[in-house]
Amino acid sequence: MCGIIGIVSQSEVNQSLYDGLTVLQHRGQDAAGIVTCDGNSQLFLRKDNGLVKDVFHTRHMLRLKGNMGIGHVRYPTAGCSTSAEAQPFYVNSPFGISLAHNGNLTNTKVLKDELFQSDRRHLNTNSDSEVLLNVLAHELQKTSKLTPGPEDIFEAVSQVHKRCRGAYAVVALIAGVGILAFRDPYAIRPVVIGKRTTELGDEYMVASESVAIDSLGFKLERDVEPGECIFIDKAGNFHSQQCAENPVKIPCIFEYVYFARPDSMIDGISVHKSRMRMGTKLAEKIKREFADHDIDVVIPIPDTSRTAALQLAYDLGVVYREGFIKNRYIGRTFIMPGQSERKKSVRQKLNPIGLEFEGKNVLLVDDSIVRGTTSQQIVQMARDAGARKVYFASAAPPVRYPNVYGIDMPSPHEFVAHERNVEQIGAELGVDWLVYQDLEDLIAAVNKRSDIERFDTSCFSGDYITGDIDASYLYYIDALRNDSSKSESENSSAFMELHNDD
Ligand code: PIN
Repeated sequence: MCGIIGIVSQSEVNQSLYDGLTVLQHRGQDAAGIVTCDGNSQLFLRKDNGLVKDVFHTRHMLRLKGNMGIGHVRYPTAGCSTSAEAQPFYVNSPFGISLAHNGNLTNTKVLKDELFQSDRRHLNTNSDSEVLLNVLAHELQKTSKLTPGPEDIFEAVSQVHKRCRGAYAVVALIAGVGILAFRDPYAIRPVVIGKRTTELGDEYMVASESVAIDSLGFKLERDVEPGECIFIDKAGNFHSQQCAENPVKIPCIFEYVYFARPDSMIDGISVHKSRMRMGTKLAEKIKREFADHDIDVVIPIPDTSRTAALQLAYDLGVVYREGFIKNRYIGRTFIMPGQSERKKSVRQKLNPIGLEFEGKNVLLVDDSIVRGTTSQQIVQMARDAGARKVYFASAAPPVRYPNVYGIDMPSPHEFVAHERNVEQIGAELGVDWLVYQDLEDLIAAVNKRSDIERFDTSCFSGDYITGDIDASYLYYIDALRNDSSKSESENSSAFMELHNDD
């Protein structure tokens, strides 16, 4: 998952972009980048691997001049891990375009061939965002104008929709022209629009989540619609047009389960409320299936599960207690000579409060169970802290299928639910019993007050909405995700753009 942001302002925009990216940091901690454009149509870029606070120093901020800009935080998706693959990307022709993307294209191979064979474009990384940028650039090149207008941009984006498959939430900056943003025709990944009026004129912002809009003092206007392209010119005028032939909103349900911040609104749905309803649905299931349960206390596994756990406890009529304390200041792991990299153990991140466990039957709640390795260690911690019985509830159904729309997940055979039923998973985690949210309950929890008819639930159901995912694609994406191919891609992209000031 990644976070994107774009602002057209009436004054210098660098600090706002930086602040917005820090608010979107939960969407990706791997790399960060900003591109700005000044009044002379000059572009300035700073991007690198690392957290927002570590990538941007005062000297970088001073160079990021201008009233409009875009930014990105990256979570590693299929095959991307080097700093050359940090975003935004840039092409000089036509006009000077920079682009940042959240999602994953599912026809990258075909597009790469087309770009090389017919469009005569060179790609220098393994990132599908570079592919997207070059498709957009090629389509924009078809206009004969020296400065593209909204109609040229909308035409180019219509062609992008025809050529690209998969999930893409995009923000792009055209030097001296403005900023555009669009979502794929299913609107799998989120983008919202915010507006602020100053004495100097209107200012617009687009971002992955409304929390960025709130915290910068913009007012949330609405979501970008599936297939719609919005364009804000450099003067701050807003333009929009539907650019897809059959748009239908099918957003990713995992945003509500885990990725998004609870204080965000996505596609008109409060993430916080949806998580509360997940708790209610889980409580109903526990009442049905374990009518005479002996749970003494409900304990969330911080952080995401808290909202669901609190509501679950309330609906069950059981005490809710914080039993695990998370270290907020986890430091780096230094690799000493002769040592290989060691992963920090869960024990270094979470510490139990013994008296909340001693002699009690505890229900641990998490947002989801993926590999199950963390859950296993946490269950053991609860037992070591003296719990009599340990039960476990997951606010999401079992994760059984790979995500091809931009969520970085391990190979399916690494999922604890792979070829196991619920009882077997429970045994693997070492719990007395385990309860998962049913998929229809998850959908109902998210969808209570909206008119969205379908969600992308592929990692739970194996139902891929774009209709182009077959066994060979799943095999391909699996190969990209294994570690050896990640290090190969690192070696092959040593190139770094000249405009990136170190
Ligand atoms: C963690 C959110 N959440 C916790 C992510 C663990 C799966 N894991 C998915 C559970 S936080 S495991 O709240 O954002 O800190 O199943 O792979 O062990």
